[in-house]
Amino acid sequence: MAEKGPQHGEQVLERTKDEVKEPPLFKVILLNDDYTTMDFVVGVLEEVFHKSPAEAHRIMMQVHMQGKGLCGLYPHEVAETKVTTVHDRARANGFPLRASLEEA
Ligand code: TYC
Repeated sequence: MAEKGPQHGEQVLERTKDEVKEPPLFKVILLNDDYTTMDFVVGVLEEVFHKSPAEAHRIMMQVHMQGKGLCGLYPHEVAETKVTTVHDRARANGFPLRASLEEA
């Protein structure tokens, strides 16, 4: 049977865009330090954040020169996992590299 549409006098409940929106996004920020090698940072940006070699190099240099740089925007849980992955990889390789979350 065909569904009848809203009849006269019935309330039409429309979802506003907000109710079906994607989750809020968080920035993953990479921080500079004096000990992590440039090659390691480029590798992290390629492998953890899926950046091209050129983009990974650009972000690494921005962090190196300006102290921090944006790696990407992700839902909270994904962003937290990226930060943990960066820290785990860094520690496993003896580097102090740090990443952090910022509300977008
Ligand atoms: N400053 C580091 C060096 O001179 C390189 C570096 C870049 C470290 C980016 C961390 O997030 C970073 N070896």
